[in-house]
Amino acid sequence: MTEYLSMRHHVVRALVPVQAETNILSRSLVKLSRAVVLSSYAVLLSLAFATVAVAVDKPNVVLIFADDLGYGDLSCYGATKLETPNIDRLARQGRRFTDAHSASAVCTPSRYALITGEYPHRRNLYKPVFLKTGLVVEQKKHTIARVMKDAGYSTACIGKWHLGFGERTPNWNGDLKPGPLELGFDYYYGVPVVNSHPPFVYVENHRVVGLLPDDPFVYGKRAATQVFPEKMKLDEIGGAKAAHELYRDEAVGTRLTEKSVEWIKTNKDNPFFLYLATTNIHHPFTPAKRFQGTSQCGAYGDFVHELDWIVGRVMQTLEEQGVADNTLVIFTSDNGGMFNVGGQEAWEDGHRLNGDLLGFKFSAWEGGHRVPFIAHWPGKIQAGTTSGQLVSNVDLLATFSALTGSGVPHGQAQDSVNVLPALTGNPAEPLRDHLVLGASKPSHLAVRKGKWMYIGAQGGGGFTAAKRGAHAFGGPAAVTFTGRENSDIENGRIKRNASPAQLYDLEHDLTQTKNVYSQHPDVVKELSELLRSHLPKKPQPQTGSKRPAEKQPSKKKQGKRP
Ligand SMILES: [Ca+2]
Repeated sequence: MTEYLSMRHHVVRALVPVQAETNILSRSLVKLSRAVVLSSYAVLLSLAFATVAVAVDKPNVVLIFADDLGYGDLSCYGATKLETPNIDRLARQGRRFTDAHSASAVCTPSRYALITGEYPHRRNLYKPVFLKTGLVVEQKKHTIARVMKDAGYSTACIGKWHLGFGERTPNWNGDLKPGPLELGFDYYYGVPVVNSHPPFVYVENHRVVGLLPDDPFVYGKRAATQVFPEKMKLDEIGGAKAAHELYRDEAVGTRLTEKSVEWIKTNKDNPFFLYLATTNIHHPFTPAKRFQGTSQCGAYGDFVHELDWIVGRVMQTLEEQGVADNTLVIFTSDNGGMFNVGGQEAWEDGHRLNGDLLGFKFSAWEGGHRVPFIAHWPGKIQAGTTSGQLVSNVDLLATFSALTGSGVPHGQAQDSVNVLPALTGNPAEPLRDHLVLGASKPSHLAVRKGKWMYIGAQGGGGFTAAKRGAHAFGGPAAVTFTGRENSDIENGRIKRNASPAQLYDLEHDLTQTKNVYSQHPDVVKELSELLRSHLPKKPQPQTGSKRPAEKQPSKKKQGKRP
């Protein structure tokens, strides 16, 4: 409650100049008509006050959710082979968090946590979803969009969705619902699954953009789309030639930005909530031509440069529309950087995707889920500050609820903690007791409490391809390849005598060089029991894809319409 009160304090302070304006208004009113009776004057005054008070009371919220952006991928987090001046400015004018985490190291479960304020393991969600998966968020859930709708906001989701469409499976030729609109967003435009998997089209609200009745989608037909090595399952669904032609990979960043700018301009007079989920910097790396060759770490860095431009355009728009001062902007990522081919090339150019952290996307090691997190709100968030508070994207629902005064029904968003005090103030105590973190395997569910990080199995639990050049290079082999030290790993393998699980002291060993599992049995007992207490009592059916996420396509019979 204290944090909410301190928030109110800010609101009251913000009202001071408004009251001055109100006084001017009151004088004008008296001049205009001295015959106005006192009671009418009081009504007018209170109406004027109330109108302005509402505007100040409800800051706009823009949440920019980057894809696969690692802890070391921005210059304000230490990158030297690329430059991110626009995102750096956000940090310079706002607050940069150093201990922020995506609730999962995997795209879909991370987004599930963001949208529902609930850990994805509660729904047994560990993998990304693809072409044929229905909406993984139950429609009865209270969502981050509903929090804002209930507070009177206009809401939009623009960008990568990646949470499925439809009751059981999407009807690509028909209405794609339920989807974002059934979860509280007024508007949706974007890439329905992910830029590496079909369908390679845009969706607007319930329909595929450019879909023609005589040119439907057909399962098992090769998609007429641009070919990049990281674009997979091109044979899974084709047809819809006109819709596919509208989707040019190098134009996606620009298109999503234009749509965001347009939507902000249209909605600037209401309180608004924009959830902008970029495809940058998920593979394939397809920056617009003007960004190609601009970084010192190849296409990977160029794609980060485009992301920085996107952030700059959004900020410029907020300023031009006169709403920047009344907008909370949060910039973060859905998981850590991936050591895919482009990531490996960037690494060889001297770029460190996840800074000094161990591991990559999909992994329970810090590189999988410790992500950049910047909060910007002029006059409310102290400029140029950093915070070491443990926060997560699962917390944004409760945080926005506190920000707007919008309630959350009992039993909903149970894992979301209001971290607004860490944005606008400097709480001395941790806001979170602990944080559960997911990797791509259930065995590697992990828990962070204070300085301790406990991972329930050996290794990172993410990608494990063993060779340089493999798309899914990762795990112990990548640790050795990158010259990193970890006491459980020798010559690219887990040692035979390694402990069955892992415990790290992140205060003294942020880079996770030493597994201290056997030295602290009491801590292991406490944290493993804590983790167990979070698991569902009954086994849950696995949600989403059961296939390995990044396998190459298998041939299917042609000709079946979805
Ligand atoms: Ca991702």
